[in-house]
Amino acid sequence: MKILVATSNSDKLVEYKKALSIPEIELMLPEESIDVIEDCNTLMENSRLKGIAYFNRFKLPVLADDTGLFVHALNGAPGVHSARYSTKGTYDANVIKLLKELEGITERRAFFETVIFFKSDEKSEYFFSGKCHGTILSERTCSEGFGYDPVFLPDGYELSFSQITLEEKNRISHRGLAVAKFKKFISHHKDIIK
Ligand code: ITT
Repeated sequence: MKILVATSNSDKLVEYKKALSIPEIELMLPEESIDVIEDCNTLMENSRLKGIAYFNRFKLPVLADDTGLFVHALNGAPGVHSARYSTKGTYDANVIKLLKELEGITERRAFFETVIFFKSDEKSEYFFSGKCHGTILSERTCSEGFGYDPVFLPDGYELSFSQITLEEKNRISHRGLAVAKFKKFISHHKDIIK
């Protein structure tokens, strides 16, 4: 079965390709990305918004994910607004803003959450979620990396998400855990991917 990954974020696609490598599924990137305004208040609603937009345009089974980083000391910010947290909205500017907001704050607990929306035909709609808890470091562990990965230390680790392998990240991460639920669901519903 061909599944369209409804995203314009190439880092996400890399993670999906690694985490969802099963013979029955061929992951595809859309020929063109759609500019979906993610203006809902929940990850669930935003993932559905993206998924429906791509499904309606390409008429293919879609998998869309919405992810947020929720920082306790910032009352859950950047949360659903993680992509456009800073004015510029680049990975770099977002991380700079986050570190600035947390300057002098010792309570740095946070979690990532991903909600995957999957739609295989006109009627079906499924959701799968995953969370990963950790803390926000006071400085970057490396200059580059996916989103907030350079400053996120997952619980039980001494290395940030940027410093561990993709396999390891997928094993413990918000997205990896949501994908694991999706894979389990698919394995029990083989008729969907026939
Ligand atoms: P699409 O909507 O096109 O999928 P996006 O980058 O806008 O791409 P999200 O709204 O789901 O994706 O994610 C919001 C931001 O959260 C994203 O731009 C990254 O900065 C960050 N992010 C998402 N997943 C992450 C991860 O696994 N590790 C670190 N940061 C992540």
